[in-house]
Amino acid sequence: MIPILTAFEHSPDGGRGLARDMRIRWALEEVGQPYHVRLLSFEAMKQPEHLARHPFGQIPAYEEGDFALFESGGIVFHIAERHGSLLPRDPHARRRAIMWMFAALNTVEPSVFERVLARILERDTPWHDSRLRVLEDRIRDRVGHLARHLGDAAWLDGDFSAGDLLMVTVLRWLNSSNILDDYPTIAAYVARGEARPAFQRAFAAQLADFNKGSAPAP
Ligand code: GTB
Repeated sequence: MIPILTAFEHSPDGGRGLARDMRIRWALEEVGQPYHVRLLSFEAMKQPEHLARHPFGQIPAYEEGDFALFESGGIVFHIAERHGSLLPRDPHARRRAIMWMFAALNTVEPSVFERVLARILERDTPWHDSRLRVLEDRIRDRVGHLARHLGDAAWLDGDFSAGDLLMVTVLRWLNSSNILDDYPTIAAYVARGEARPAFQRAFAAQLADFNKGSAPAP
């Protein structure tokens, strides 16, 4: 069965592969699973048909026949479990990879995403600069600890895993800042993720969908 991924028709990221459907595309490409994409407008995302798939009216959503999931971390975990290749077989290594998935989404993503939101939604407010400073201090603290953990290793814990996949997608939200200039091993870690052929295929696919969604209606 070919799964269906629901993504933005007009992604606010301008085709830079920053919206969270990119995590699912990348995971599917890593495991070699073809997929279909349903592109939805913001309006359609809030309609009952999509709310039945995603209770918060967001993307990504994922379907395999009548089996449906939302939450990017949960979807990546499902793909990794189903196909095996994004999680180690060794039970302890497997749990550590799952732990890194949570670390990416629970420990690193919140401040990084708050910064994304502040840049978009609070740019013209009087508190923008001071808020950005607070958020960037928090991000630097997290990234500094991550750099200490990573050391000279290629990936967070042995081979590339779903934990790395999620962590790289979170850290890519910093590409438009200069924060990673101070953490060259983390910048190299992100670049290593982006250089993977599966990432490249996922990126090209989302860009093609972005261009399709941005094309004027015939
Ligand atoms: N916890 C959920 C998950 O991981 O799946 C969060 C889902 C979520 O926030 N989805 C966003 C959404 O649907 C799209 S990714 N928003 C519409 C809404 O809530 O109504 C958000 C996103 C877009 C662009 C960037 N960027 O440019 O950096 C980053 C993240």
